[in-house]
Amino acid sequence: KRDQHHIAVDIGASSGRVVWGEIQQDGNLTLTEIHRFKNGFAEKGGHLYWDMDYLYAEIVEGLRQAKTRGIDRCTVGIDTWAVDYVLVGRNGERIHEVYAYRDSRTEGAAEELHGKFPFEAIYAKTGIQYLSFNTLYQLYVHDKQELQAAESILLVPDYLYFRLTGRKISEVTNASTTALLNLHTRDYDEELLSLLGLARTQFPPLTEPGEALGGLDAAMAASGELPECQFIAAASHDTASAVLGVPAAGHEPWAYLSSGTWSLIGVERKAPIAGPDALKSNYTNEWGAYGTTRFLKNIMGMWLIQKVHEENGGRYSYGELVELAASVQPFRSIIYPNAERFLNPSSMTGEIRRYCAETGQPLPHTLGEIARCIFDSLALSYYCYVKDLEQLTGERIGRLHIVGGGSNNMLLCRITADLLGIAVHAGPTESTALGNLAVQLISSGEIRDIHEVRDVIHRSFGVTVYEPQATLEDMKAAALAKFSGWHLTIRS
Ligand code: LFR
Repeated sequence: KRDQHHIAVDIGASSGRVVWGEIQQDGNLTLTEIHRFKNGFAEKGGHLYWDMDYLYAEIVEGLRQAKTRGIDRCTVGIDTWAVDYVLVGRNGERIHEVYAYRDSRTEGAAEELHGKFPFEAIYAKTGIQYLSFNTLYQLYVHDKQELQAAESILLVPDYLYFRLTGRKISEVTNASTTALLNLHTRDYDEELLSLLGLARTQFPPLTEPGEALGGLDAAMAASGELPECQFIAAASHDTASAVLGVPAAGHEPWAYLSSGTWSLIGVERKAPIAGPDALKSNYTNEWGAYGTTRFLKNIMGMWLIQKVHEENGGRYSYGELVELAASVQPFRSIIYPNAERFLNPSSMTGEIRRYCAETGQPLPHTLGEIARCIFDSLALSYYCYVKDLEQLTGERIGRLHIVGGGSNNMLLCRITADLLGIAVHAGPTESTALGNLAVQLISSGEIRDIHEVRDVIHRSFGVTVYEPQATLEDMKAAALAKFSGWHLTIRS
């Protein structure tokens, strides 16, 4: 074994994990999960909040566990979901608890803001897709006094780095999701900041993935309970890490689908595409590591099934839900997953049934029918958005890599391959943690660059290939015709 240990802290909307990665003698990368914990937002006084102290405590617990496993020194990278922010006061205190992006406070905010500053102009500056919860809109509705009082505004992973090291950064892959970065000046956009009444100094300097951020804050290091840590700026937006972790070998043009709470479908590019067609189709240009752009679209994703799972008291595992779905008639009823009504409905099952009733489709009654409706609808949306991608980039996509937890869903992988008529390469499920580690491995000089990282990931974890099989042609065509209609009329 080489003697370098790396730890990825990867926190998604529903769970977090602390993972230990190492390059072995044979050159393969191994992953060991050291600590896993639940995450989620909670309602307090009519608003939805994340619990930062809890997340911080779980990270520290993960590092403590690392030490008990014999890791005395390591590098550490942190990634989480995007857009949500922490207001930090002069003494490092949080000014307000951290709103979760599904909170309803941004309802109507975009409309109002676009009245003052049209979306077209925002998009021309930022190249960021419209999502009702972009940081831009969240800050727009945030209490002005609190904003004034904030010495710094930090996105969630930046805040966690700050708590652990005392250093404030604005890591670029995540900062771009605020819709406040200007593609041309490559910094926060002064005009958008002044629209919000904010100053550039309230955001730390932009920092690229790979930068060394120093060790644990002195008091914590002194406890002796934790390893000697060197923090490295990861691609701190989980989706940026997930894309780095795609095991794309070879040259065929490929697209990725990072399949977790959200489905993020897109391509990696050297340059953004922020013209009128991309605007109309609402594709985003999030900043990637190593000079790349994530040209992609958000799709409601596994959130739909996560809610249904929860509404059934967790009685059926996700694997069982997939089995139930596989046993019922395909493409019987479909929904448009990106409709705003699915962002945080009081009952997902109820909302899906209502949608089907309103659109004159058979009601999905059983759990299997609900699950089938979700998976068919997601697959149809993947199909439509890959077609969009081909149009927007002018490149034919030869292969779709599905990474993240959703890559385990054999039914969804199969329908997706069949609809698209191209091979789906599924896995690994832990691509986000792997992408987080990738930056640490490149920074420490163990791996040369992102191409080599992807080869190593491919070699170490492999992929499951789903070749397309032409089945269900008529049913697919009918469902697609219906879906395309919605997807063209309700662009989001
Ligand atoms: C995925 C993700 C998406 C982002 C959404 C909200 O976990 O980070 O990329 O749009 O969550 O932050």
